[in-house]
Amino acid sequence: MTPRSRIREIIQQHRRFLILSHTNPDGDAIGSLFALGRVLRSLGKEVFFCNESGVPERFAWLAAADLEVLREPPTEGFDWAFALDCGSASRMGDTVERGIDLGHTVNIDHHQDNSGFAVINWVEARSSVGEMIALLARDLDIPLSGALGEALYLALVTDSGFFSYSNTTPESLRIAAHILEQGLDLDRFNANLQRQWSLGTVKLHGLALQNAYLAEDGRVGVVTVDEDALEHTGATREDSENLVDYMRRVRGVQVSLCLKWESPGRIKMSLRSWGEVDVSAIASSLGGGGHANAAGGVLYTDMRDAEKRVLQRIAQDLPGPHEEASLNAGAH
Ligand SMILES: [Mn+2]
Repeated sequence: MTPRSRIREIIQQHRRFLILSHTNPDGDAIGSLFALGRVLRSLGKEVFFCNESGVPERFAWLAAADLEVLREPPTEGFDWAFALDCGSASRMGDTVERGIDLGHTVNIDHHQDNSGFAVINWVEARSSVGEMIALLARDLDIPLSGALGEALYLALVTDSGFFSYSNTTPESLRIAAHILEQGLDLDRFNANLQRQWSLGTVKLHGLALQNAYLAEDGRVGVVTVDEDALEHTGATREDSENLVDYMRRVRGVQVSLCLKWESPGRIKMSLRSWGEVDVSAIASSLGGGGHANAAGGVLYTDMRDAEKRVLQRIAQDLPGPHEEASLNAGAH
Protein backbone atom coordinates (compact mmCIF):
# COMPACT_ATOMS: atom_id res chain seq x y z
CA MET A 1 0.00 0.00 0.00
CA THR A 2 1.42 3.41 -0.97
CA PRO A 3 1.57 6.22 1.61
CA ARG A 4 -0.97 8.08 -0.53
CA SER A 5 -3.56 5.30 -0.38
CA ARG A 6 -2.83 4.71 3.32
CA ILE A 7 -3.60 8.39 3.91
CA ARG A 8 -6.90 8.09 2.11
CA GLU A 9 -7.74 5.14 4.35
CA ILE A 10 -6.82 7.03 7.53
CA ILE A 11 -9.04 9.92 6.45
CA GLN A 12 -11.95 7.59 5.75
CA GLN A 13 -11.57 5.64 9.01
CA HIS A 14 -11.15 8.52 11.49
CA ARG A 15 -13.10 11.59 12.48
CA ARG A 16 -10.94 14.24 14.16
CA PHE A 17 -7.77 15.65 12.67
CA LEU A 18 -5.12 18.23 13.47
CA ILE A 19 -3.38 19.95 10.54
CA LEU A 20 0.02 21.60 10.99
CA SER A 21 2.54 23.39 8.82
CA HIS A 22 5.95 25.01 9.29
CA THR A 23 6.78 28.15 11.27
CA ASN A 24 7.09 31.45 9.37
CA PRO A 25 4.65 29.96 6.87
CA ASP A 26 4.80 30.76 3.15
CA GLY A 27 1.96 30.46 0.65
CA ASP A 28 2.34 26.69 0.36
CA ALA A 29 2.34 26.17 4.15
CA ILE A 30 -0.82 28.27 4.57
CA GLY A 31 -2.51 27.22 1.33
CA SER A 32 -2.03 23.48 1.87
CA LEU A 33 -3.06 23.81 5.54
CA PHE A 34 -6.40 25.36 4.61
CA ALA A 35 -6.83 23.17 1.53
CA LEU A 36 -6.50 19.92 3.46
CA GLY A 37 -8.85 21.36 6.08
CA ARG A 38 -11.44 22.06 3.36
CA VAL A 39 -11.04 18.55 1.98
CA LEU A 40 -11.56 16.97 5.40
CA ARG A 41 -14.48 19.23 6.27
CA SER A 42 -16.26 18.45 3.04
CA LEU A 43 -16.13 14.81 4.17
CA GLY A 44 -17.80 15.80 7.45
CA LYS A 45 -14.62 15.53 9.54
CA GLU A 46 -13.72 17.68 12.52
CA VAL A 47 -10.55 19.72 11.95
CA PHE A 48 -8.15 21.73 14.11
CA PHE A 49 -5.60 24.01 12.45
CA CYS A 50 -2.30 24.85 14.06
CA ASN A 51 0.72 26.94 13.13
CA GLU A 52 3.17 28.04 15.79
CA SER A 53 3.74 31.43 14.05
CA GLY A 54 0.08 31.98 13.21
CA VAL A 55 -1.17 33.23 9.83
CA PRO A 56 0.95 36.09 8.39
CA GLU A 57 -0.99 39.28 7.72
CA ARG A 58 -0.46 38.98 3.97
CA PHE A 59 -2.47 35.73 3.89
CA ALA A 60 -5.22 36.88 6.25
CA TRP A 61 -7.64 37.21 3.30
CA LEU A 62 -7.57 33.44 2.87
CA ALA A 63 -8.55 32.72 6.46
CA ALA A 64 -12.33 32.84 6.55
CA ALA A 65 -14.14 33.30 9.86
CA ASP A 66 -14.64 29.56 10.23
CA LEU A 67 -10.90 28.80 10.18
CA GLU A 68 -9.30 29.40 13.54
CA VAL A 69 -5.57 28.72 13.57
CA LEU A 70 -4.17 27.72 16.97
CA ARG A 71 -0.59 28.56 18.00
CA GLU A 72 -0.17 25.26 19.81
CA PRO A 73 -1.80 21.84 19.36
CA PRO A 74 -4.95 21.07 21.36
CA THR A 75 -4.07 18.74 24.22
CA GLU A 76 -6.69 16.18 23.20
CA GLY A 77 -9.47 15.58 20.79
CA PHE A 78 -7.83 14.47 17.56
CA ASP A 79 -7.05 11.03 16.14
CA TRP A 80 -4.33 11.91 13.64
CA ALA A 81 -2.14 14.91 12.87
CA PHE A 82 -0.99 15.99 9.41
CA ALA A 83 2.35 17.81 9.13
CA LEU A 84 2.49 19.73 5.85
CA ASP A 85 5.49 21.24 4.04
CA CYS A 86 7.92 20.33 6.87
CA GLY A 87 11.24 18.76 5.87
CA SER A 88 11.85 17.81 9.51
CA ALA A 89 9.78 17.69 12.71
CA SER A 90 11.61 20.76 14.07
CA ARG A 91 10.15 22.88 11.22
CA MET A 92 6.78 22.70 13.04
CA GLY A 93 8.31 24.64 15.96
CA ASP A 94 9.31 23.50 19.45
CA THR A 95 5.89 23.70 21.11
CA VAL A 96 4.15 21.83 18.32
CA GLU A 97 6.86 19.20 18.07
CA ARG A 98 6.54 18.51 21.80
CA GLY A 99 2.74 18.58 21.69
CA ILE A 100 2.07 15.87 19.10
CA ASP A 101 2.62 12.12 18.84
CA LEU A 102 4.68 11.31 15.73
CA GLY A 103 3.27 7.77 15.94
CA HIS A 104 -0.07 9.27 14.90
CA THR A 105 1.26 11.81 12.44
CA VAL A 106 1.20 11.85 8.65
CA ASN A 107 4.01 13.75 6.93
CA ILE A 108 3.06 15.18 3.53
CA ASP A 109 5.97 17.03 1.97
CA HIS A 110 7.97 17.83 -1.16
CA HIS A 111 11.43 18.66 0.28
CA GLN A 112 14.12 16.38 -1.13
CA ASP A 113 15.90 16.27 2.24
CA ASN A 114 12.78 15.24 4.20
CA SER A 115 13.83 13.11 7.18
CA GLY A 116 10.74 10.86 7.17
CA PHE A 117 9.99 11.85 10.77
CA ALA A 118 6.40 10.57 11.00
CA VAL A 119 4.88 7.09 10.98
CA ILE A 120 3.44 7.67 7.50
CA ASN A 121 5.56 9.73 5.11
CA TRP A 122 4.28 10.79 1.70
CA VAL A 123 7.22 12.65 0.21
CA GLU A 124 7.37 13.36 -3.51
CA ALA A 125 9.22 15.75 -5.80
CA ARG A 126 6.24 18.00 -6.55
CA SER A 127 5.96 21.75 -7.11
CA SER A 128 4.21 22.22 -3.78
CA VAL A 129 2.43 20.38 -1.02
CA GLY A 130 -0.68 22.07 -2.42
CA GLU A 131 -0.24 19.98 -5.56
CA MET A 132 -0.20 16.82 -3.41
CA ILE A 133 -3.36 17.92 -1.55
CA ALA A 134 -5.03 18.44 -4.94
CA LEU A 135 -4.19 14.82 -5.83
CA LEU A 136 -5.59 13.68 -2.51
CA ALA A 137 -8.79 15.65 -3.20
CA ARG A 138 -8.98 13.93 -6.58
CA ASP A 139 -8.58 10.50 -4.88
CA LEU A 140 -11.51 11.42 -2.63
CA ASP A 141 -13.68 12.80 -5.49
CA ILE A 142 -13.73 16.37 -4.16
CA PRO A 143 -13.91 19.16 -6.77
CA LEU A 144 -11.21 21.86 -6.58
CA SER A 145 -13.76 24.68 -6.35
CA GLY A 146 -14.43 27.66 -4.06
CA ALA A 147 -12.23 28.14 -1.00
CA LEU A 148 -10.47 24.82 -1.64
CA GLY A 149 -9.46 25.90 -5.16
CA GLU A 150 -8.27 29.26 -3.86
CA ALA A 151 -6.09 27.72 -1.13
CA LEU A 152 -4.59 25.21 -3.57
CA TYR A 153 -3.89 27.91 -6.14
CA LEU A 154 -2.06 29.98 -3.52
CA ALA A 155 0.14 26.99 -2.67
CA LEU A 156 0.84 26.27 -6.34
CA VAL A 157 1.73 29.79 -7.46
CA THR A 158 3.87 30.76 -4.48
CA ASP A 159 6.05 27.64 -4.51
CA SER A 160 6.45 27.56 -8.29
CA GLY A 161 7.14 31.30 -8.72
CA PHE A 162 3.90 31.62 -10.70
CA PHE A 163 4.79 28.48 -12.67
CA SER A 164 8.26 29.72 -13.62
CA TYR A 165 10.56 27.51 -11.50
CA SER A 166 11.84 24.16 -12.74
CA ASN A 167 9.57 22.35 -10.24
CA THR A 168 6.61 23.26 -12.48
CA THR A 169 5.39 20.18 -14.33
CA PRO A 170 2.61 19.50 -16.84
CA GLU A 171 0.69 18.04 -13.89
CA SER A 172 1.04 21.30 -11.87
CA LEU A 173 -0.40 23.20 -14.83
CA ARG A 174 -3.20 20.67 -15.33
CA ILE A 175 -4.18 21.07 -11.67
CA ALA A 176 -4.10 24.86 -12.07
CA ALA A 177 -6.23 24.57 -15.21
CA HIS A 178 -8.67 22.39 -13.32
CA ILE A 179 -8.95 25.00 -10.53
CA LEU A 180 -9.69 27.71 -13.14
CA GLU A 181 -12.30 25.47 -14.78
CA GLN A 182 -13.94 25.21 -11.36
CA GLY A 183 -14.39 28.98 -11.35
CA LEU A 184 -11.46 30.61 -9.52
CA ASP A 185 -11.68 34.40 -9.90
CA LEU A 186 -8.08 35.09 -10.97
CA ASP A 187 -8.36 38.87 -10.87
CA ARG A 188 -9.68 38.91 -7.32
CA PHE A 189 -7.20 36.24 -6.26
CA ASN A 190 -4.20 38.22 -7.53
CA ALA A 191 -5.44 41.47 -6.02
CA ASN A 192 -5.67 39.68 -2.67
CA LEU A 193 -2.27 38.03 -3.00
CA GLN A 194 -0.25 40.87 -4.51
CA ARG A 195 -1.74 44.03 -3.06
CA GLN A 196 -0.09 43.45 0.30
CA TRP A 197 2.84 45.88 0.39
CA SER A 198 3.08 48.91 2.64
CA LEU A 199 5.04 52.06 1.76
CA GLY A 200 7.60 50.75 4.24
CA THR A 201 8.00 47.62 2.10
CA VAL A 202 8.91 49.70 -0.95
CA LYS A 203 11.31 51.88 1.03
CA LEU A 204 12.97 48.84 2.59
CA HIS A 205 13.48 47.36 -0.87
CA GLY A 206 14.99 50.67 -2.01
CA LEU A 207 17.40 50.84 0.90
CA ALA A 208 18.43 47.20 0.67
CA LEU A 209 18.90 47.28 -3.11
CA GLN A 210 20.98 50.46 -2.82
CA ASN A 211 23.55 48.34 -0.96
CA ALA A 212 23.28 45.22 -3.11
CA TYR A 213 26.53 43.86 -4.51
CA LEU A 214 27.99 41.10 -6.64
CA ALA A 215 30.61 38.59 -5.51
CA GLU A 216 32.60 35.79 -7.15
CA ASP A 217 33.07 37.58 -10.51
CA GLY A 218 29.42 38.51 -10.76
CA ARG A 219 28.14 34.99 -10.23
CA VAL A 220 26.68 35.68 -6.77
CA GLY A 221 24.24 38.49 -6.00
CA VAL A 222 23.93 39.63 -2.40
CA VAL A 223 21.39 41.79 -0.63
CA THR A 224 21.30 42.37 3.12
CA VAL A 225 18.71 43.81 5.48
CA ASP A 226 20.12 44.95 8.80
CA GLU A 227 18.45 46.23 11.92
CA ASP A 228 18.96 49.88 10.87
CA ALA A 229 17.17 49.37 7.54
CA LEU A 230 14.15 47.90 9.33
CA GLU A 231 14.14 50.77 11.80
CA HIS A 232 14.53 53.53 9.18
CA THR A 233 11.73 52.32 6.97
CA GLY A 234 9.33 51.10 9.63
CA ALA A 235 9.09 47.88 7.62
CA THR A 236 8.58 44.51 9.24
CA ARG A 237 10.71 41.45 8.60
CA GLU A 238 7.87 40.06 6.51
CA ASP A 239 8.17 43.07 4.18
CA SER A 240 11.52 41.84 2.87
CA GLU A 241 10.06 38.51 1.75
CA ASN A 242 10.81 38.83 -2.00
CA LEU A 243 14.15 40.66 -1.92
CA VAL A 244 16.13 37.55 -2.83
CA ASP A 245 14.40 37.40 -6.21
CA TYR A 246 15.77 40.76 -7.41
CA MET A 247 19.40 39.68 -7.45
CA ARG A 248 18.45 36.48 -9.21
CA ARG A 249 17.54 38.63 -12.19
CA VAL A 250 20.94 40.27 -12.60
CA ARG A 251 22.78 39.03 -15.74
CA GLY A 252 25.40 36.42 -14.91
CA VAL A 253 24.13 35.75 -11.39
CA GLN A 254 23.87 32.04 -10.64
CA VAL A 255 23.20 32.25 -6.91
CA SER A 256 21.22 34.95 -5.18
CA LEU A 257 21.60 35.47 -1.44
CA CYS A 258 19.53 37.56 0.95
CA LEU A 259 20.60 37.94 4.58
CA LYS A 260 18.13 39.48 6.95
CA TRP A 261 18.58 40.57 10.56
CA GLU A 262 15.90 38.92 12.72
CA SER A 263 17.08 39.60 16.27
CA PRO A 264 20.49 40.05 17.94
CA GLY A 265 22.69 37.11 16.87
CA ARG A 266 20.07 35.71 14.51
CA ILE A 267 20.33 36.18 10.72
CA LYS A 268 17.91 34.65 8.26
CA MET A 269 19.42 33.38 5.02
CA SER A 270 17.53 32.92 1.74
CA LEU A 271 19.19 31.36 -1.31
CA ARG A 272 17.99 31.06 -4.91
CA SER A 273 19.78 29.66 -7.92
CA TRP A 274 19.50 29.08 -11.61
CA GLY A 275 20.62 25.85 -13.22
CA GLU A 276 23.02 23.45 -11.63
CA VAL A 277 23.91 25.02 -8.29
CA ASP A 278 22.04 23.07 -5.60
CA VAL A 279 21.38 25.68 -2.92
CA SER A 280 19.68 23.15 -0.64
CA ALA A 281 23.08 21.44 -0.22
CA ILE A 282 24.65 24.81 0.65
CA ALA A 283 21.82 25.62 3.07
CA SER A 284 21.91 22.23 4.80
CA SER A 285 25.67 22.42 5.36
CA LEU A 286 24.90 25.66 7.24
CA GLY A 287 22.07 24.16 9.29
CA GLY A 288 19.19 25.00 6.93
CA GLY A 289 17.51 23.18 4.05
CA GLY A 290 15.08 23.45 1.16
CA HIS A 291 14.98 22.70 -2.55
CA ALA A 292 17.68 22.58 -5.24
CA ASN A 293 16.88 26.11 -6.50
CA ALA A 294 15.32 27.67 -3.38
CA ALA A 295 16.58 27.13 0.16
CA GLY A 296 17.20 28.91 3.42
CA GLY A 297 17.97 28.74 7.08
CA VAL A 298 19.03 30.69 10.15
CA LEU A 299 22.59 31.61 11.14
CA TYR A 300 23.28 32.35 14.78
CA THR A 301 25.87 35.08 14.38
CA ASP A 302 26.18 38.73 13.32
CA MET A 303 25.62 40.05 9.79
CA ARG A 304 29.27 40.42 8.84
CA ASP A 305 30.19 36.89 9.90
CA ALA A 306 27.07 35.48 8.23
CA GLU A 307 28.02 37.15 4.92
CA LYS A 308 31.54 35.77 5.11
CA ARG A 309 30.48 32.23 5.97
CA VAL A 310 27.73 31.90 3.39
CA LEU A 311 29.77 33.45 0.57
CA GLN A 312 32.68 31.11 1.31
CA ARG A 313 30.34 28.15 1.23
CA ILE A 314 28.66 29.24 -2.02
CA ALA A 315 32.08 29.70 -3.69
CA GLN A 316 32.85 26.00 -3.13
CA ASP A 317 29.83 24.94 -5.20
CA LEU A 318 29.93 27.40 -8.10
CA PRO A 319 30.48 25.63 -11.42
CA GLY A 320 33.96 25.92 -12.92
CA PRO A 321 34.56 27.79 -16.23
CA HIS A 322 33.87 24.65 -18.28
CA GLU A 323 30.52 23.87 -16.64
CA GLU A 324 29.53 27.50 -16.81
CA ALA A 325 30.09 27.52 -20.56
CA SER A 326 27.77 24.56 -21.03
CA LEU A 327 25.14 26.17 -18.80
CA ASN A 328 25.20 29.31 -20.96
CA ALA A 329 25.01 27.23 -24.13
CA GLY A 330 21.92 25.49 -22.79
CA ALA A 331 20.21 28.81 -22.21
CA HIS A 332 19.88 29.63 -25.91
MN1 LIG B 1 6.41 24.05 -0.02
